[in-house]
Amino acid sequence: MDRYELAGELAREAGRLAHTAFGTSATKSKGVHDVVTEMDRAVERHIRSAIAKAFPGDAIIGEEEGGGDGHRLWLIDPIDGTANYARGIPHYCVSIGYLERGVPTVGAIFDPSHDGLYVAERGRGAFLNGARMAVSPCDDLATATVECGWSTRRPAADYIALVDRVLAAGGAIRRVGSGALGLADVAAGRSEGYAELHINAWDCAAGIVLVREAGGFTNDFFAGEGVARGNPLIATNAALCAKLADVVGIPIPG
Ligand code: LIP
Repeated sequence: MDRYELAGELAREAGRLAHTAFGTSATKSKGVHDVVTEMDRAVERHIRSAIAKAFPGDAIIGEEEGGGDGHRLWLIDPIDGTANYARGIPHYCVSIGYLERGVPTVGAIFDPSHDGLYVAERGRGAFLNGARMAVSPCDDLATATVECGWSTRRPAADYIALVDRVLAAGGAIRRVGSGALGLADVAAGRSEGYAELHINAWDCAAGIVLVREAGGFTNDFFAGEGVARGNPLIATNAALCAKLADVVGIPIPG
């Protein structure tokens, strides 16, 4: 099994494991509006041991147990949208990304609440349950929907200013609590953009591959200390690329 096949199979398997304790897993606080459940830890252990067995030399960084960088690097978020998961809100997923020498190469996201498996590999396209995905063709911000991710990692005033700029440009906004599913929505053409002032690498690695393979664009998220410390993130389609990057204030190369 290659890394693309493993990522897809493992995301589905891990997602089904997570769903067994949906809304009931014991929860602890990691900080302000930041929680972890027992199932986050169990699912991460499950994914780590499967990857280590299949590709023993690969490096792994996970949200709960951390890890070190490497030429072949897996970035895993056992439950993305943990706040939703803990509250019984059916909007969370398992996200497994893989970087080859710093280049986002494989992405797999499984949404257990909707039995949705999103997979992509660099140069091979992006798929939802086997059907090819494409970003929205919308070229007018006045009819666009942009998800604006929020966390306490950046000041509330900065978030309000971001939302204000998108609204002032005519866009509709949403915030649903999972960066990975927000990127999957862009890749599937269900929304026109995703922006967050700071997000971690494990939240978005898989989604970045999905968006790019569905014909969309993102910023150079993994530049600098993206892997270790996270970065701002923007993802959108070709038509809105320059406009939305300008409105959001996160440049997209090219
Ligand atoms: C979540 C991200 C989301 C962000 C949340 C949180 P988690 O990840 O997916 O984009 O806005 O604050 O970081 O903690 O549920 O894995």
